Amino acid sequence: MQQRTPEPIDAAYLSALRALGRQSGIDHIGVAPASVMQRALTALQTRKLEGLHDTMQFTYRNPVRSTDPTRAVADAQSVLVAARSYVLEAPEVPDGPYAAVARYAWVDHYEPLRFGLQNIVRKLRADGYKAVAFADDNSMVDREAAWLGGLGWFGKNANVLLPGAGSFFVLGSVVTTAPLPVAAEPVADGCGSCQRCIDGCPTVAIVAPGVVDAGRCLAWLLQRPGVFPRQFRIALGNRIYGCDECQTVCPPTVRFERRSRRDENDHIQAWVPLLELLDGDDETLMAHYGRWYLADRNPMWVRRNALVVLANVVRDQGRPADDEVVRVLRHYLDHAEPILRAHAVWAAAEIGRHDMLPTNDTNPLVLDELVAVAERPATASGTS
Ligand code: B12
Ligand code: SF4
Ligand code: SF4
Repeated sequence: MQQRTPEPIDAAYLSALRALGRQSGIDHIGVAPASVMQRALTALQTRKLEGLHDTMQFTYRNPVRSTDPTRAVADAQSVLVAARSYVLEAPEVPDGPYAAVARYAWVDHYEPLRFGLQNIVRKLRADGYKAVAFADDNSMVDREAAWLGGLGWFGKNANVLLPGAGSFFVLGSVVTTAPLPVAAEPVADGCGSCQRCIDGCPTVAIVAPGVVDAGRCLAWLLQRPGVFPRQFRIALGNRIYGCDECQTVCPPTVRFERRSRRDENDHIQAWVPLLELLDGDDETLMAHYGRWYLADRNPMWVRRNALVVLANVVRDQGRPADDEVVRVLRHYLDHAEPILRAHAVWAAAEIGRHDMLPTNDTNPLVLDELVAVAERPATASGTS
């Protein structure tokens, strides 16, 4: 690409970028220096050593790269950081066996965020600067950049909270050779003595202020391939993708939610019909849920999660005798995939239907589940 003599940078130039961002769906913009994000680098390395990343890759795959903006743009001068609100009006809770989707995934907010960032990239390039956009990309730690760029403070729930607006925002950035005016200092802590998120996490996954143990975090466990850890299945409740608990208990986020609400409410996917999902073939599942992060692009993990959630929802709604639920569970107790049979065993037992459990399944995963069921004490759901 031919570089022309760059436009000079002043406060008005940043204001023009902010206005462009607003026109293209970006609510807040800040600027961080393009230097190595040392604190994030140390955090990634130590948490990896301590095993807090569980089996996650993402920014942990190459911590040096994901904390150094100059890896993306050799002579980068600044990082424009951006936040887009994902607050939408909540649809009514449907009746029946439905699962909940976390708010950030009700619609695809990354696509419009990337669109806005690309508009800024185009403007910077047209003015003679190099620029590359990132949003939820393994090569950039979005939260640390947002914090350094003065967008918000790090909450004890590890999310970045924008003053007067809370944490229901997706984040992205543009690394550029433009020497944009960097934020004078980070936003002051707004948590104070509060620790509702730490106390409210259903799996005690926030092990220190701002530190999440991924191996206990429901948002990661729903994405991780393999057996869903037995000790967290009841805590999963009705969540099928993501977890909002540490944000819905957060006073500043809840208080300011209305203020940042978007009015684009089309095609919201906040609730998932579980029986329909469990009846769907691969193609249908990918059409409905393919924009979620699915390990190996394999819809089996959505079915696994749905079986656990179905048991939780059916148990809580007190409807274990429902013919449709029984039909679906029978189908999965006989499924070709042992991992799905194993989760169906747990689900059937959890709703008190021990009469449905297989007696001739010899797969080790299924046998392990049957042993666990036999050892489990009776629950309030009427298991006996
Ligand atoms: C891996 C990942 C996850 C993992 C692990 C999360 C985690 N906390 O590490 C899982 C799958 C669990 C996850 C879940 C969620 N995620 Co996520 N995730 C990411 C991803 C890809 C990388 C995050 C990362 O690098 N973590 C590494 C660790 C080292 O970073 P950290 O936890 O932020 O650690 C910092 C703090 O500890 C801070 N710090 C240091 N000392 C101290 C001291 C104190 C007192 C405090 C408070 C903080 C603090 O510095 C550290 C380094 O920056 C980013 C996208 C990206 N490319 O950056 C999205 C991202 C962080 N996720 C996001 C979202 C929306 C979520 C969920 C809300 C989704 C949901 N509803 O389920 C949950 C929230 C869970 C939580 N409480 O963090 C948003 C966050 C937006 C925001 N406003 O903060 C991001 C930025 C995606 C995006 N581009 O918008 N996520
Ligand atoms: S997302 Fe859910 S499980 Fe993860 S830390 Fe927050 S409340 Fe805990
Ligand atoms: S719940 Fe309280 S401690 Fe946790 S992030 Fe929100 S304000 Fe901070």
